[in-house]
Amino acid sequence: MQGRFGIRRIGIWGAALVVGSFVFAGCGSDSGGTPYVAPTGPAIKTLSISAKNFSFAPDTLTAPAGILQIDLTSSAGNHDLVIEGLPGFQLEVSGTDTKASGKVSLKKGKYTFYCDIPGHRSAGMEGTLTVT
Ligand SMILES: [Cu+2]
Repeated sequence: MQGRFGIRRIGIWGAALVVGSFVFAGCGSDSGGTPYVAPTGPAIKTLSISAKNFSFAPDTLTAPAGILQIDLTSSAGNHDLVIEGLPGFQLEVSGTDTKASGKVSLKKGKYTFYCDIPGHRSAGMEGTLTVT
């Protein structure tokens, strides 16, 4: 991580940009433009996903279209789970709070889910949910 800021002049501005984008992203998912509204009603299927450093298990899932519950557990480390195309949805697990659940309503399609903690996705925390 430290090696990235080897050139000082760029490093300061780079760090400011990185911090800025995190703040911006935080606003977007927590309070800003697209607050996530969970579907009401019973889930037709529960998907259990386990997170660790640095993978999800399973990382390939299938489910029928409709309301799905996702149970995320952590066996090591702090992680979250977000789904591409589902702004605002996020499940977070940490060392002290190792289970998180949430409901989503998904149409047919192929969805990519990942951990959006910096560095985790590129380290392997990504998976695919196929809704049929
Ligand atoms: Cu992670």
